[in-house]
Amino acid sequence: MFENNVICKLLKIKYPIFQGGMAWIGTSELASAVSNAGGLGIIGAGHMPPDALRAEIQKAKGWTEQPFGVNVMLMSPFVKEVMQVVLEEKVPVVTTGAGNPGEYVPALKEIGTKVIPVVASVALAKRLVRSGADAVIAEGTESGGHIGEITTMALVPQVVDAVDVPVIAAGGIADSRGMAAAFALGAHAVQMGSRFVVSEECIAHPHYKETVLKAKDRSTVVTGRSLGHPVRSIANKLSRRYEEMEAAGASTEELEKLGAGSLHRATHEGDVENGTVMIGEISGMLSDIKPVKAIIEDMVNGLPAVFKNIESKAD
Ligand code: TUI
Repeated sequence: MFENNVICKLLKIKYPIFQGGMAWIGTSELASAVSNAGGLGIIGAGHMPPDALRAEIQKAKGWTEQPFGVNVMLMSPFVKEVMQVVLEEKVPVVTTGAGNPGEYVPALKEIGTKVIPVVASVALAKRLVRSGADAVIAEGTESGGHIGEITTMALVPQVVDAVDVPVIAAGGIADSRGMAAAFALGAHAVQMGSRFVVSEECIAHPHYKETVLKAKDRSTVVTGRSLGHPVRSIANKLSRRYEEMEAAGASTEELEKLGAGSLHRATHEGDVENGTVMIGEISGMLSDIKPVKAIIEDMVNGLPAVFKNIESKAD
């Protein structure tokens, strides 16, 4: 299986499954587990200072012989230094989020790093492919954290039609059905974040994982639209306070102050009421914590039954 998959060939991985690069919880533990299981593990640089990222990369190198990636969050105050670390450490794959990485593409390509930006629109996908992106991740608004406005269902086929590089589908995918649907839309691979949050290897606080397991289909909300960077997370005390202040016309500074440090409060201190539990809409379907290897094997082993089911309907 996947011998001819263009993403598996491009990145030298066994399965076309990426782990989304999540701030604070996309650590070297999770990334190396995903890479060792045959997927592409990705360290989420988030707001990490450059030295902390270098340490994470070096840990991952010690724990896996397989390719792995770093996700550079372009809104980070350390973005330039973080890109420098990625170059010095010759990380095989770089994904980016929350911005346009165009200016960094030439230097990364120069050393052979594969550059795979996350896009939430056709326009940015086209622009980045012109700049030299090796593939793009089309991420729908179902995703957790910082999001765009278009659904995965509508975005993926439009990006597939617009660019001549492989497309990885993200947003709302957590099992074999989602993976088959991504293939049906023309994607060559999938990226999952939420599913890997509830893995044994993810270091998120137990309260964070419990909150995700309890989530239903309508448990998430989007805040921050007025600031121009919408974020999806579990509705809680903090999100309600945020909504109240947003509706009352609070200033950018006031809203940013409310959000500052709130992700770490949830991921590391386990405060799931006053912190931000970023997670995608598919969390309503997640009901167990499993080892990364089992998550990936279940995805792959479940595909034939899904394909058979699809064919039976068109018979
Ligand atoms: O980046 C993400 N998801 C994230 S980053 C993050 S860290 C954070 N912490 C606190 C507040 C805000 C963020 C949490 N989740 N996903 C990739 C992604 N990129 N989704 C959407 C985009 C995107 C949106 C607009 C990419 C580019 C873009 O436009 C850029 C341009 O200049 O046109």
